Amino acid sequence: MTSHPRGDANPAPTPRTISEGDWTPWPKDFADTYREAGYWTGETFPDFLRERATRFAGNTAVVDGATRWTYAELDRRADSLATGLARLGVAEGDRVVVHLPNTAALFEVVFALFRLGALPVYSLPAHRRSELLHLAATAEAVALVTSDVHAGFDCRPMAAEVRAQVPGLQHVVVAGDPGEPSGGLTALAELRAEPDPAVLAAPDPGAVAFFQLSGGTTGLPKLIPRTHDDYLYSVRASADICGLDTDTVYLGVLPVTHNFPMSSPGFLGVLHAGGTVVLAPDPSPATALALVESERVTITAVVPPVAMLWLDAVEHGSQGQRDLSSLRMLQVGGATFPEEAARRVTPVLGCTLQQVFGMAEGLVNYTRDGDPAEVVTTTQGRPISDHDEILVVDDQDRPVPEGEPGHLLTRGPYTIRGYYRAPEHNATAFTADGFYRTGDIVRRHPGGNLVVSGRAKDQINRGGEKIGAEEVENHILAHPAVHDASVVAVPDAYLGERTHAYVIARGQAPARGELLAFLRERGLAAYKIPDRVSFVDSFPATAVGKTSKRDLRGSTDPSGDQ
Ligand code: OOB
Repeated sequence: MTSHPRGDANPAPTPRTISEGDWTPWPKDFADTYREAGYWTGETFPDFLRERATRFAGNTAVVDGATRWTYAELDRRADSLATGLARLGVAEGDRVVVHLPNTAALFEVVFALFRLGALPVYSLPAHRRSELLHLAATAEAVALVTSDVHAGFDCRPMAAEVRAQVPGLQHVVVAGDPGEPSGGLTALAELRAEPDPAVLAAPDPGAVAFFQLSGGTTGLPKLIPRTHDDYLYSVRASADICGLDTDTVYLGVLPVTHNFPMSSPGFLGVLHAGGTVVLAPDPSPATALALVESERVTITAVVPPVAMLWLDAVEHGSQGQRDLSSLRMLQVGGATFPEEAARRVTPVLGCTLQQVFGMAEGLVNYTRDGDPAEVVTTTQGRPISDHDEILVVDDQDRPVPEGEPGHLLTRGPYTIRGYYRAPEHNATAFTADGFYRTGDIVRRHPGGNLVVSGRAKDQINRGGEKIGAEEVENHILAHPAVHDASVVAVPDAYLGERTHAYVIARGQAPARGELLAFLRERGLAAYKIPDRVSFVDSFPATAVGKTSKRDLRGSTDPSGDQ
């Protein structure tokens, strides 16, 4: 094992368990109701895979290129890696940042962590130093699991830097080549050991099982604590709604550490049902449509820009004649899917469309098989559960008349009651009686489905990738020649929205290229780097003197194009 001797370099004592004050459990009467309704069954993530591995032992669970693992094999690998991670020092209650692309190794790692009772902290493959530092520090992670080189980027020096800067972060585990032994990174392959049942944990189903990342509105993105009980309920119910079974072949196109391809119904829904998850290394039509044909994919989930790319590729025959006849359903979600594109899905791809409007905080809405075509193409579906409570309210939290647009508030059996260690933010992000303020503006369609018509939160939805405006503004403000910055969304035909940064310089403005290079050097994920930058003398103000983002969005500055 090449575990790095940390000595005194990284000494912070890490609390092993999440304590009650760190997150907000559901009040007892709600928890009782969800249990009595049969939603919270007491199933936990380690049991989940064990039980499916017994029932579907010989079925193919995961396909990643030439790698094909059965359920039994995945189960055995999880035990084996859990043993190696335990010997490395990862213990029950520890947090581990998972920074892995769509590979079989991701499955092995995640289920090994669950087996140990350790908590994955899911990052996205596009995340860089800035995001990983924030995640690791906030979660007080003891380890980071990453890949060697992904999409042309060498993750190892970045991971080593994160380890050096986060107290308590002891280990970097690399799926692939860990580099020179002097770097002190641990190869995942070296951790695989003869399974030792003594390392296996039996977590409380009501406890936090892992963390998702919020899209971010104020400051830095928040950690979202999800429990075994709440999350697995959403997984089972989603698999049911989407009609998954042992014949299901799901193509993982989006990064599967995101909530949509993880649990709506995502790879967990497929494993619940005994089907097969095929992993796509990228969402391009050339890669993905070839996999649909060769693996006889039945269902997949994409964001609107990917759906539009596929529609164009198939319509124009740019990928040759692919046999897509196995494809039963295309799920589209994460951002607004333009109606014209929605209408093309069935005629062009020959499958059903399902719109999915969800959030990592919980609530997920689906259009259903059997909804009229008009409803599927013009609404974003209805909630999973009869116990999902939906309120559509005005600025004073008063219900708006039926069918009118308003703020969406929600509460239910799989929607969190608070972010991790964020009491101040929780005080405004949730109502006193526990409703989550989604920041989305919706209206109810006459049939009962929801239509997303806007957004009240200070976020940019760039083709499904969420960007907290304040996070980017703070990075821009760190530049010595910047006096003030305001980041807003501008409409875009392909991505739906792009980012536009308005900047007031301190004296001589920096060159745009220099400012963007500065942001990249700060280790910001590429999708958060502004698409446009404009230097201005002042910002339009609201009546109370705050920057008016509404007016900034309305202003056009062709010279700002980058
Ligand atoms: C999904 O989750 P997040 O956490 O990345 O983003 C949630 C936000 C929503 O609050 C909404 O603003 C937007 O993304 N959104 C949509 C949408 N689906 C999500 N806006 C319009 N139309 C849609 N269909 O994005 C997510 C999580 C689970 C399933 C699906 C998406």
